[in-house]
Amino acid sequence: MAKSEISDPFEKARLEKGIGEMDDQNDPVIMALRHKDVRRCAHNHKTFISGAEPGRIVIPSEVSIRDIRQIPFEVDPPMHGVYRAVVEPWFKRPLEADYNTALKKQIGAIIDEALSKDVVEVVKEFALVLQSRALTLLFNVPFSESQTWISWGTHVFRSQETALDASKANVLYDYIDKQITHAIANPGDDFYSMLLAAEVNEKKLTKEEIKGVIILTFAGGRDTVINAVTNSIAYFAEHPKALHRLKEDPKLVNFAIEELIRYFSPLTHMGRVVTEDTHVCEHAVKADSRISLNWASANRDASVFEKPNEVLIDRKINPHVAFGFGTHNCLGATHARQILKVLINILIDKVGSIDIIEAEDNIETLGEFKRKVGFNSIKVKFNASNTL
Ligand code: HEM
Ligand code: EMZ
Repeated sequence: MAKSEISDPFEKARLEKGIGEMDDQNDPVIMALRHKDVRRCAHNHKTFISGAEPGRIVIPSEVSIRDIRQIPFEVDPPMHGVYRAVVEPWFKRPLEADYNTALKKQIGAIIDEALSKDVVEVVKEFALVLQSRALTLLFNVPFSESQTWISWGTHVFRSQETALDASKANVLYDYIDKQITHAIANPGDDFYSMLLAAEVNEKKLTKEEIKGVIILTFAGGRDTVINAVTNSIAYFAEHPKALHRLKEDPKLVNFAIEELIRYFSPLTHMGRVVTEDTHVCEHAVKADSRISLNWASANRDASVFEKPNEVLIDRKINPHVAFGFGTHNCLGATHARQILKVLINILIDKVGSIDIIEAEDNIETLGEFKRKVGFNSIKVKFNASNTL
């Protein structure tokens, strides 16, 4: 099997039953697997809510390590829309020219350094660094903050040893407290200061609410971006022709990004809590139990995607749900897409080929299903393009 291949463990269950079952800390989850059901359940925010006990819609559940509600992720309409309106313009800043210029400079420097090395371990030396540095642009804080964030590793709540790491979570919470205190004393043009000045229903946000937004911004865009970047490098290492094709026809880059995101589906699924006895794909689910919206499975549904297990970099009709669907669709998608666009354009420009030296997969276990989401580590050699 090619190292960049991500197979679909849900196919049989999706076709036969439409659902998959898994336990998680004695709080089982019924996973919706079909594209149609995932979209339908995501749309039905009254029966399948996000605003449950903080941490409960995440799988693995973070109830035991977190009591701060993430905003707007763990809030339902109508309040969800009120919060979302406060942060949405900020999350569109990646479309601004200055942001793009800064991103190009950052990613260009990372690629130049990678080209100068004999071996690069892509997860920690490349993707984690890239994600952390790019996040300074989203927060609009000094570049030097990225050093601290890099030291946290690839997930703010999980470590290789434990799926839920309370001490890690506390490092993040303490850091955020300090940053908010600093921004109160020194208001500026950063994300904290914007939130401190913002009003909802004519009232300032509370410190707890601001923390909820900030935690989400750190957690939501971390391993997802790292896996998307790492998997892209592995893909182009094994498919150099795809990179050449994008070089010849740059109009395809935007299609390629959507297709890679569909294929990788960096966030496998997200939970919801059921408010009344109901059915998911004819399967009974009880009030106060959990379901999940399995984006990764929906993105391989053959009734929607032709050749779902192949990367077709020029796929034109691509209603993937890798960034979610409906109310809670990903706020960080603009930032994530810009990162991939700049990365691919610089690869096209500067990199001729990439050799994989060794790789260790990162595999998630969801009950009987095992899904590769990326790599624990992957060592490569970047080779400069000879057109330099
Ligand atoms: C929501 C995936 C990057 C912040 C979501 C959802 C998905 C998703 C599937 C929907 C969750 C749900 O319905 O419960 C991804 C993927 C990413 C990515 C695949 C990278 C390739 C980011 C980044 C950030 C971010 C970079 C911020 C720095 C958020 C936020 C929400 C969200 C704030 C909640 C939106 C709301 O509740 O209205 N993401 N995400 N994500 N994501 Fe992302
Ligand atoms: C939560 C989640 C957000 C959760 C949109 O997804 O991402 C997960 O990685 C975090 O663990 O706390 O932020």
